[in-house]
Amino acid sequence: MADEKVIQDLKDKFTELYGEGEMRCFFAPGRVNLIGEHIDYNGGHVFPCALTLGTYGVARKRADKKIRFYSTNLAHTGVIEADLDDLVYKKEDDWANYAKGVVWAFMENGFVPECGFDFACTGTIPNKSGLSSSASLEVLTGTVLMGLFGFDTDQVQNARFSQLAENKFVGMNCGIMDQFASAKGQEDKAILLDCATLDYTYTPVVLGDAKLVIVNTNKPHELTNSAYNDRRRECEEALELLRTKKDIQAICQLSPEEFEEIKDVITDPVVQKRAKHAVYEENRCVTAVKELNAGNIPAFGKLMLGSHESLRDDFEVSCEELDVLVEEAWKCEGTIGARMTGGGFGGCTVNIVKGDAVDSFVKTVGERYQARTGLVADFYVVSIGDGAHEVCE
Ligand code: GAF
Repeated sequence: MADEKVIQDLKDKFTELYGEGEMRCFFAPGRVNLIGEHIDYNGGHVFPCALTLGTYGVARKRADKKIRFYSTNLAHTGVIEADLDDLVYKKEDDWANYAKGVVWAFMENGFVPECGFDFACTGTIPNKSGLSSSASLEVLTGTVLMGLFGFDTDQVQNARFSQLAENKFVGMNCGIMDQFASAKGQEDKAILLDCATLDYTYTPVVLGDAKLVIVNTNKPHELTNSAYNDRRRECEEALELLRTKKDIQAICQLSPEEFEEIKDVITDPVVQKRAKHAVYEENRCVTAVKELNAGNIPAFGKLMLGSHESLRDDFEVSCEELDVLVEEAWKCEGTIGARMTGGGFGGCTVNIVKGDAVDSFVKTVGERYQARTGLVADFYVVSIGDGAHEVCE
């Protein structure tokens, strides 16, 4: 259900900034990944879903080649201006580089807007939570472009262009999971996405009386920091070595058994651990989806724990705050699943909690987390929503 007040406020702001006239409104969601972490760029399967939280954008074509960007969440940056004929990364353009990058990526692929446009957006995703506010801004921008200019393309391409923008324009070497989930999500379903082929299927997330609870560490973090790009490099190094033993295109093509047989070709123990995570996480993700389809939620939850441990010990992208949240979650009666989600180094955990235990989960985990880390966590009982779309009147 569209958040009517948020949209009305945004439209009012748009009019205040750019004047009266026709305007169109679009939405692109954030995402939470249920399992299959750090394997989108290793040719694996991921299992994210779109949230009902996300970014709304209002836009209108202009008569010239200017693009004007404004965000109510980052109002201190004011209106940021760009020109269709000169789309380059500028540090001072801050968050607007993500949106500019998508316009650039569409143009690189032959989708050239005939004129500029005015754009204002507002996000309901908690800032820096690791729930993909930047991917939602990218996918939103692509959706605006498709809506305003009627480009003959689709949301899968939008996800690709959005990833391209982030990789080549912003300089963050992310995989495609976040953009794909934002572009192609479906209400009450998670997407099993094969990142090697972009084949995908939807799986209803039927949790019985249990709820999906996201917990924000509120630890300040930057995904663009070098650690993410380092992990990608280590995985590339591992793949190169594994390929001397087996004809594969991606690490996730190896079964755990095949990996165990040839793993010693990777002599650096750190690099070997990275590859081990990818191989076993792929296996966990595919198994978890089967369990969910069979209605075996506790088995799904157990695999979430395995995922967390592997991200903590082998991939080393967790942090004390995430570990504390997961540890305390598992101590609560009523917890069926708990793990870190997303890129890591901060951000959120995703939990499956029995409906009648949610209140005590929030209280107990919140108190213990604060006592152990000094930080206050935020809790969101979330719903799974649709992917990017125009918001009709
Ligand atoms: C971040 C990236 F953007 C995704 O592509 C993915 O790699 C994720 O981290 C880890 O699974 O969100």
